Amino acid sequence: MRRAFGAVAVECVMGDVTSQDDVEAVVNAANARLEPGGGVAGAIHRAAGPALAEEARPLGPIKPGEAVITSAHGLPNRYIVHTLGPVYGQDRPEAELLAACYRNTLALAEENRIESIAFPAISTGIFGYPVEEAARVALGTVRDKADRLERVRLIRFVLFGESDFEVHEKVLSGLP
Ligand code: AR6
Repeated sequence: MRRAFGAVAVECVMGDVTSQDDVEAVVNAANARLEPGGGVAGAIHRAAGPALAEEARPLGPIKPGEAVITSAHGLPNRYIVHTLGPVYGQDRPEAELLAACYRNTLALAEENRIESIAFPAISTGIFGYPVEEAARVALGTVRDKADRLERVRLIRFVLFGESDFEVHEKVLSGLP
C-alpha cells in the first residue's frame, strides 16, 4: 500500500531490505560499532561484502538515534544509511530516540541528494521494540517530515513478515 504526503510517497511492502534494487539507498538497523551482526545488519553485511565493514568501522561508534552513510558495495543500491535504534526498555526515551533514527536518516538522504530510500522496521527485532508502537513512531515521524523534504520522493518500509507488514499497513492507512 502507498500514500502520498505532498510530493512524497510512503509505501509498505513485504520483503527483504537487501533486495530493493529500485531504490538509491537502504537503511541498516545497525549496532553501535557498525559491525556485522544478526538480523538486518547481518544480511546487509553479508550481501555487501567485507569492504562495507572496513568503510563503516571508522565512522563508529554511534549513539542511539544517530545515523551515518556509506556506499553500498555489493548491494544493488548506491548508499547504505546505518542508524542505531534504541534498545526497548533500556535506551530512553525510546520513542524520541526511534524518531531521531528516522529524522537523522532522512536528513542524510537529503544532504546526499537521495530520491528513494527503503527502511526496515528499526529496533523491532533484537532490540525488542513492540512492532505496532514502533510503526506509529516510524510512520508518524516520516509523515511529519515529508513536507520539508526537497530531494526524497519515495520512502519504502520493507517488512520481513506478514504480520509486521499488516501492522504497518494499518498504521499507515490510519495516519491523518
Ligand atoms: N529485511 C527486512 N527486515 C528484516 C530483515 C531483512 N533482511 N532481517 C530482519 N528483519 P533487527 P534491531 C526485520 O534485529 O531490532 C543486529 O544484530 C526483523 O524481523 O535486524 O534494530 C545489529 O547488529 C525486525 O522486524 O534490528 C544490532 O545489534 C526488524 O527487521 C541489533 O541487531 C529489525 O530487526 C539491532 O536490532
